[in-house]
Amino acid sequence: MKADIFLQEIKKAGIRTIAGVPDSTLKQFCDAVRQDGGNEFRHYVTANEGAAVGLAIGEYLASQRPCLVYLQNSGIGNIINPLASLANREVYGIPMLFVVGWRGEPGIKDEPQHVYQGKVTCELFEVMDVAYAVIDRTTTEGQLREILSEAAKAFASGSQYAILVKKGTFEAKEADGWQNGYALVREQALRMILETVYPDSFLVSTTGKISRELYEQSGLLYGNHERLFMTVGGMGHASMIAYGMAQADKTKRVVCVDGDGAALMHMGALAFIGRQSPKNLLHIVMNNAAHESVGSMPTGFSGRTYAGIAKACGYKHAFTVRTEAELKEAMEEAGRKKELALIEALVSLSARAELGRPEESAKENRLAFMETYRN
Ligand SMILES: Cc1ncc(C[n+]2csc(CCOP(=O)(O)OP(=O)(O)O)c2C)c(N)n1
Repeated sequence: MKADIFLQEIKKAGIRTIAGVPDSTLKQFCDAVRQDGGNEFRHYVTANEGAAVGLAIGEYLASQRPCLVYLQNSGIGNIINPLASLANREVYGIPMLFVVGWRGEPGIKDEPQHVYQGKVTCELFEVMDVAYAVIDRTTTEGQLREILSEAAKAFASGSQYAILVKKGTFEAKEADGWQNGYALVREQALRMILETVYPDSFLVSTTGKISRELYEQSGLLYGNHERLFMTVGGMGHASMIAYGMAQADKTKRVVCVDGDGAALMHMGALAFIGRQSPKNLLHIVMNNAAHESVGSMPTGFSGRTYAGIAKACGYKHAFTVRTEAELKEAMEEAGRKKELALIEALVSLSARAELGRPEESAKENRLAFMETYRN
């Protein structure tokens, strides 16, 4: 199905506001919404999926129009709270349409973080009292219209409706090649970070390609990955995992390598960590102003920087760097100071198409990491 056709049908169904967090399964849909540029739809990339539900509730209160909330199924956890305790028809009964990228669909090979989530996706909507339909590349315009008329019935009774989108549903389309204007190549910056800290620190890396690049580079540089814990799911929680480790053993240095989208998703972690101020934690944010791993949609904080936020939250030192030389200097200074620091690297939107994926299972990597940590 063409994403533009999908949008036309959504518009006919009365939707004018679209909010969510991007997903690779929905890439063409997300690109089409972004390219609309506010013409037909108001569009917001929210900090997390729960925030999009909040926005949808507000939109409905003000305009009586249901909103479209899009997400990867990994984000279902984030919508459950406002959905169950606010939007549900036993509470306020606020209609909205979910468009959900279905990763880890049973029977289709996918990454470990998607397997269980994919298996329980339908059940989660059932238990949340949200009726749903599944679409794939064979779904016709007519079928979509029928689905949307089912959704309209759900809306009329104060319920929500979900469209689960299988991989390959939307026709591929040439992307417009949006760039953020930053020059530092993320993979090179990550290599330098590894060269500086890998031998004597433990790294906790964020969801998406940052982890895959660190995995690959640590293999090339050191022949192992045993000092790297990859937060393959649980987007936005890498810094709290790193904090959990840092507070458990203050003699070991922990380096969190975060993404800007992930840091934004649960930004409260910055406030908490800043307040605690662990001396043995270094927080690095690779800021490319976008959700690069899932199609490069700009984040809801695109173009803004994290260093000032970190300082305001109580981080002792915060640096924004744009070049390898500046990164090197900031890494060395953070190493010398031995206090909580955040380094924000402004990096370009670049990732190699042939980037590898972890060869071991998630559990094997966790066990190797813990073994190295203990010794
Ligand atoms: C809760 C949740 N929502 C959405 C996703 C899908 N997802 C995986 S990586 C990613 C983008 C991460 O962006 P950022 O942290 O800026 O890192 P980048 O991809 O730009 O390196 C998204 C949205 C997810 N894994 N979990």
